[in-house]
Amino acid sequence: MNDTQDAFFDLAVSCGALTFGAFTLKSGRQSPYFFNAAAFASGRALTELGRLYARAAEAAGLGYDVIFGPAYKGIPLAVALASGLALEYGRDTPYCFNRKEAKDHGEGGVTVGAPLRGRVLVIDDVISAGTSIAESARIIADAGATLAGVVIALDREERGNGAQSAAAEVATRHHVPVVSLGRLSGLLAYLGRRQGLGQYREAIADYRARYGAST
Ligand code: OMP
Repeated sequence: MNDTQDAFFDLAVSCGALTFGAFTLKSGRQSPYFFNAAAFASGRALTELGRLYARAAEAAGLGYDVIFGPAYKGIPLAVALASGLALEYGRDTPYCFNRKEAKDHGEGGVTVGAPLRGRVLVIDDVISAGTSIAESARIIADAGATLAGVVIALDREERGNGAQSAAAEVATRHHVPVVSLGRLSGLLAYLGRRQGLGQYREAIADYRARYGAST
């Protein structure tokens, strides 16, 4: 797991997906770091990310029939995971994603790709407060399918509605595993080990003291 986590952080830093500074989050919180999954914007970066997602999903032993990537950022992630599973494990897994606006002509519908049915693995970029995952869970329930698990790149390990992390709340609410490539506690340790990155630790540790989950 630590190998995967360090490989993920190395890739994210080298692609500019993990950046340090001052950022306002969806929740309104002011964060000293930000994870932007859209920065894995080349064939090599996305292929490598897909392999890491595939290894994490495999290591967790998740059982699912189809991968769902919520629009927009989840779309290339779903493709990358499906490719990663084929490249790493020779497994051919269907994937789909939603449209932001339902289409009423042509093939119609709110999702594109494989049918959204059976046990669904949601792939997403990051969980902060957990609102994005709730939206995916709604789309899956509306389709009559079952949420089987969630795989994300970064778990920011921030408090949800209670003292638990938002990711733990998602797991409890939906009775599904939530698997991540990297998490905030791992990021703090990683920053201390990498030349030139230790300077960002203090601000991130302060942020964790303020907004981090206690469990
Ligand atoms: P929650 O919906 O609060 O869990 O936040 C997840 C979403 O916040 C992501 O899908 C992004 O839209 C955005 N986000 C990031 O992309 N990277 C971050 O590091 C933090 C956030 C965020 O706004 O919390």
